[in-house]
Amino acid sequence: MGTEGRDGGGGALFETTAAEGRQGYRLFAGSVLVGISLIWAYRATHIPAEGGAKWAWIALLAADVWFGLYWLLTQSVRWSPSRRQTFKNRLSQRYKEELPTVDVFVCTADPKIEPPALVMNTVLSVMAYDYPPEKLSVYLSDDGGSELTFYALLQAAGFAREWIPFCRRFQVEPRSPAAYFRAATAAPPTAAADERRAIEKLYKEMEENIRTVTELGRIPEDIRGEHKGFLEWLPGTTSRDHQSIVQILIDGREPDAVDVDGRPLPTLVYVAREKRPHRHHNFKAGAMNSLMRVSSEISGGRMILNVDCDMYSNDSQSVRDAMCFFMDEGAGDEIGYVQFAQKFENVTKNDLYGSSLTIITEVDFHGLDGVGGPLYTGSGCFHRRWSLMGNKYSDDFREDWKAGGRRSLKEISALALEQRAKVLADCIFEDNTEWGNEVGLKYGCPVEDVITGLSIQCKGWKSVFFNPTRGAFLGIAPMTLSQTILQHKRWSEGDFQILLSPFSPFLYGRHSTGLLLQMGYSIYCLWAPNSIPTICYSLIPSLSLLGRTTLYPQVSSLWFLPFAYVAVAAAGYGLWEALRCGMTARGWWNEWRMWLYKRFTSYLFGFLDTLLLKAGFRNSTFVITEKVTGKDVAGRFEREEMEFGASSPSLSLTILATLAMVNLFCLAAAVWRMAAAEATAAFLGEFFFQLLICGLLVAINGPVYRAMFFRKDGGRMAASVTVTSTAAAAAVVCLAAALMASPRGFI
Ligand SMILES: *[C@@H]1O[C@H](CO)[C@@H](O)[C@H](O)[C@H]1NC(C)=O
Ligand SMILES: CC(=O)N[C@H]1CO[C@H](CO)[C@@H](O)[C@@H]1O
Repeated sequence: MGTEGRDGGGGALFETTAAEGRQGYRLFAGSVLVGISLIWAYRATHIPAEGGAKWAWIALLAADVWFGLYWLLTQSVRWSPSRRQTFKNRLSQRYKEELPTVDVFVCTADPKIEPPALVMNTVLSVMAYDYPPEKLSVYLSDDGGSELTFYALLQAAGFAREWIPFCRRFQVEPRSPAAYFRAATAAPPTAAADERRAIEKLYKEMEENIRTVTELGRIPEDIRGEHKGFLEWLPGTTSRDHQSIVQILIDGREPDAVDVDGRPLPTLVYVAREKRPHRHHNFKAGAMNSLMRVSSEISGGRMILNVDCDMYSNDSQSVRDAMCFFMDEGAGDEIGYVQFAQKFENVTKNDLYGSSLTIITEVDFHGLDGVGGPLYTGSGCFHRRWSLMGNKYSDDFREDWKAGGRRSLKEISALALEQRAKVLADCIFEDNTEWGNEVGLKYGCPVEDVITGLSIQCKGWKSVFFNPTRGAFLGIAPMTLSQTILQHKRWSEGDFQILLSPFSPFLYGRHSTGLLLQMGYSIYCLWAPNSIPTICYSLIPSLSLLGRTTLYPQVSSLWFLPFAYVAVAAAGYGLWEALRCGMTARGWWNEWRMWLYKRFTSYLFGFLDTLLLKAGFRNSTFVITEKVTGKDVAGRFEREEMEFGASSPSLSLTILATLAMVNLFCLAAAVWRMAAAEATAAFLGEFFFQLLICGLLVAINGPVYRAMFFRKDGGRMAASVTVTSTAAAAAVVCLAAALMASPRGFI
């Protein structure tokens, strides 16, 4: 089953295929829904009459209702997924080099957290796209306003003159030099070996120069004289207090902007927008909006690609892929953005932290694409400038591919252009304008990209998810538990804020997007509140093992069946889905662990913080995920040993350890009771589900116990956390046991 984009003669430029086997899936989903309804019915009709048991029961009833409804939401992305395919040869035949202008935005924020050498690899990989260089401009937005980054970019500009022709001559892939040399060191010698050695030497030199200056922390005087750009860093300039800096390092209009083969180079621009301590700068969204204005002055690309500074291009054809969507004669004009799948380089085989987000990429986003279009996730996304500027789609919209481009600006000198562009990057420029509101990326939310994407969809534009087999954009996944927790806190918090804002998918999108797409967005918007029922589920069934009342039907009861069916169906389908997406069984188990841990920590904090924010107790903050990691941390990451950071006790670790210990104590008590009971089988039948839940929780928490009691390395749990959480867990368990043993028979 395939639908081609409408034909303009010679075939469409892309094709959309619906996934197969949907009827079977819908039948299966229907059966699970019946099971869930029966569970609800059982919960609603069997509420115990008295005391504590009643409240435990009601909490589980609420949790079961919540999980059931949430499961229903996740069906939206499994209902009619689709896949996309492009035909780049048709694009080349039809348009030759008559392609639109593209501006690439690379955003970096802090040279300490995001090392300049890493950023330069991303910049070089996008400069080396297989795309007409006179149509390509690359902008580096440096929100750290650091002359170290500027220096690194100067170095990269010099190296690009050698690197781009080398890539062209030998069809090098990938075009991030670091990734290429990392992969190519083991390659057998070829005719190109000499040239490769030469270019590798140049690369190492550049890397060394950047490292030396970065370690020094300032620019030596003799280097300062080499470029006028350094004059922008006056004494007293800090990352939070400086004027706008716009430096055109390679001006594609100039005849000397050529590589060593004499072919034109893409334009390369350094931008650091003005920062003042008393001005709010709106994080990455603010940087993107500045870039949109600066680039409209300098190159005015019709298309905008934005990538995070750690996400290099792994495929030199990606721009052409994106153009297949935008330039399709039939369906192209209504597409607002094309989100590429984000893949990660640093993922181990069993993906200990679930950081490859495989299910989201391989399942959810294809599903979203099938019901209205993927979310914009902030990196690896091509936008039409017109739609990103906040314009509505109208049926008579036609993109003018020939418009834009810097040819029209031939008479203006680079210096004059820089001066004009600087004004656009000033703080005051946005005062009393619609920037951040109706124009450009939206402000005021930690996941500004998602809300911006939603608003583009609500303005009538379509969006496309493209997930080629070979990853097009590769980033660095979090390599420790705390990085993962932090990242997901920001995401869950931001998404939850969207739900409570006027941009809630159900409200904002109610006229312009379908119900299934609104449900799809809600999957993420409801991450944060998921924490509460999950915590209920990991405490109540285990703690009530200490008492006499069971909270689930006995094995001999007919009501046992829906519970068993839903549990087996959910776990079995999840495993099947994971394996089909290329995960290992162990990876699936790890994913489950992270599913729990995110709910115990990230989502809980995101939930509470958002409530505090809404109640007016807190200002919004934004934390960048750290991208450098120590050597022994990297070693443990590769051995897939969970990182509990011995030296940095934290509230999240204490919560994880306490919940793990509570379950361990409960399981121990249950086993003891079982051994003491005359009728072990009867006990087992009565408490089957509670034993199962408690047992699974203990099994999945294996790494926590090991980190608390057995590990000696730097990734173990801090002793203070071990002591606090063991004591806290003992207190919880004793309290629960005392209540249940009280003469009134609490549970
Ligand atoms: C990146 O590209 C290379 C080819 O250059 C390919 O072998 C590799 O699989 C790609 N990486 C991912 C994660 O897709
Ligand atoms: C940037 C970074 O952390 N890269 C690491 C990714 O993982 C490989 C091995 O899996 C390391 O060698 C890199 O240093």
